[in-house]
Amino acid sequence: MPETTSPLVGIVMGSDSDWPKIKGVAAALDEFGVVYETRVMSAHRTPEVVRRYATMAAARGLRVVIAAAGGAAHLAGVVASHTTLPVIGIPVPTEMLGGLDSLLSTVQMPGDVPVATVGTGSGGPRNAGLLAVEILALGDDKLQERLTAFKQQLAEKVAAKDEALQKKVRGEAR
Ligand code: RP5
Repeated sequence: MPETTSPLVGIVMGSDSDWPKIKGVAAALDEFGVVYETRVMSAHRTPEVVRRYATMAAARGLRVVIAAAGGAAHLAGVVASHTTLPVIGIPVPTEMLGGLDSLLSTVQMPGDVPVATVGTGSGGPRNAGLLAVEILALGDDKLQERLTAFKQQLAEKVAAKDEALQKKVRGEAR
């Protein structure tokens, strides 16, 4: 895939109040140099904007759409209903029900309309970003190399923690 300054990933969210909770998605994409755009649009408050955005997403050059919403979180599902691009859903944590509401309304899609739903909580947005990178890497050897290096670094970090913990426990046992 050629280097591009046009966004390949669209990050849409139901409200600006979602942004502080999902910023990790952008951080993950930044780490891999993936260009993205961010938009606020609501499946309930601005359904026509969502329909237009999702319908035009592929033609505009986007390759993945990440949709975040909380509560009655229908945004990812509605986006998926209007595009053949892969859609990743981020269930945003809520005060009333802790995000279980968002999780179930994002993940429980009917057959034929997939939404790849990540967890609710801080790991979810990061994983949404990384999953988008993995999808893009299928057609991009450089991105694939970066992902391989990333996995290697993860393994090295865990190995270092394992070694440190073993030393600590041995020290405490003396
Ligand atoms: C959802 O309602 C949004 O995704 C947000 O998580 C939640 C509350 O939105 P605001 O009332 O803060 O705009 O549609």
